[in-house]
Amino acid sequence: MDIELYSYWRSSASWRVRIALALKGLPYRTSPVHLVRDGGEQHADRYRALNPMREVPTLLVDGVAIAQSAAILEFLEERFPEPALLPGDAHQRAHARRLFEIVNSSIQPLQNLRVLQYVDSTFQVGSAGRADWARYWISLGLDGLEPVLSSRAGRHAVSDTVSIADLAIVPQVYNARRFDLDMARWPCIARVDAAASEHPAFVAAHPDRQPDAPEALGTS
Ligand SMILES: N[C@@H](CCC(=O)N[C@@H](CS)C(=O)NCC(=O)O)C(=O)O
Repeated sequence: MDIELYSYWRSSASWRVRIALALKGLPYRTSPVHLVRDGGEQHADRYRALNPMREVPTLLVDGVAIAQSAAILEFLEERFPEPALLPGDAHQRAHARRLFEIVNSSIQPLQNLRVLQYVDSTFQVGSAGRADWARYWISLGLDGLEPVLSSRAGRHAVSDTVSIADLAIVPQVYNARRFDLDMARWPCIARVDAAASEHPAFVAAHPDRQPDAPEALGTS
């Protein structure tokens, strides 16, 4: 099976998929899509043909494109069930999906690059205004996530086993810190992030380890 991941080193949705690929031990090639350079390579015709939403990630499996990180993770789970990213119990599975969706649907879209660019260009708020916007929505989301997470967290987001919830939370915490939020306000999220971040699959998937990371390119 040939697997190619269209990814950007700092994209949180791409990072979720990279973690899953690493956890399941699946070799893949990275095709970097620079989201900023030249107005954003995600808008180029070639990439739009692959993913009309003009977002990363897109996973090509034997040449067939799958997009949306949730759909990609479900595909990987079905084709490569071990290790499982979803708990065996239906209630726990629903809980893992709930945590994932809080990040995927209620936090990340509001701080996505295109939203920040639109807010800035429409309301001329500048980089400080963009950061304020991101901090506001991330904080609101993490305020909601914290009690839901702490109700059932173990070492990881759902009990003691890594699940899709951890795949969403770790990149989101990275983004919170990028916008200078102090994670002390969300102790359970911070603890779960720290635990998962030690896992070799999370380490391998970290933005700084990606071939298109500025350090890797020698351009930082
Ligand atoms: N729901 C999508 C979100 C994808 C997404 O928002 N990707 C961001 C990077 S994390 C992106 O490509 N942004 C490009 C832009 O805003 O122009 C998923 O889970 O795959």
